[in-house]
Amino acid sequence: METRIKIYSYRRCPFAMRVRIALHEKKIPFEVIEEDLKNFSPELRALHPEAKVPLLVHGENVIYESAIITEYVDDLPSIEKKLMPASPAERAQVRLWTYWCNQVFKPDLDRFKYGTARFPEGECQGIEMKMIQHLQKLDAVLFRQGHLVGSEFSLADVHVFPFVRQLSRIQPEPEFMAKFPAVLKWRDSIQQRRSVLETLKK
Ligand SMILES: N[C@@H](CCC(=O)N[C@@H](CS)C(=O)NCC(=O)O)C(=O)O
Repeated sequence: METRIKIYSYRRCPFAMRVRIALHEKKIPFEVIEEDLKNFSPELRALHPEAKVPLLVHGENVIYESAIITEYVDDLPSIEKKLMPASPAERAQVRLWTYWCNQVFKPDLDRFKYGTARFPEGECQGIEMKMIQHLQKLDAVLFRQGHLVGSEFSLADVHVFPFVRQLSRIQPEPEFMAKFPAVLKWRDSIQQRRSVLETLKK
């Protein structure tokens, strides 16, 4: 009997969204254990050295870090298309987008979103301009090729999309978003994918 995948997740966590999108893209059945961010279950605490979501359990394999989980999922046998491109150059591009999203975009997004309520004033100075520069970078690539790597949907899109979505859901929506039509088009088309509709379903 096939071992069923279990993921410890939190509906609104963008990292956990990456994993659910990848699983839906690959049409791999999975069970979701919905965690409470303020009170993680003892099982999750025992399995994850840093006590975070997402975490995937597949038989004896316990895997954490969203971008490592999505690669694991993509490597599982499936008749669905690979989310990681085949060429070494494009694979590296996917990982560079992931690195940029985790190390640059997400920290700036947090500073833009929460401002001095959570961060020292010095770290928040010029943050709107930084977000605009990040969107310029995304828009230039998306205008040229429609997706972040090559002309096909890939793990780069899976990894970056939940964070761009988070930015555009800040209320009121940042006015500068409207200046980046290629980003909006990309966001809207990803939002219509079956995998994403399933992931965001309440
Ligand atoms: N680098 C991790 C980040 C995961 C992460 O930060 N998850 C948040 C929820 S969105 C979390 O579990 N936070 C709980 C905590 O840090 O105590 C990944 O990519 O999976």
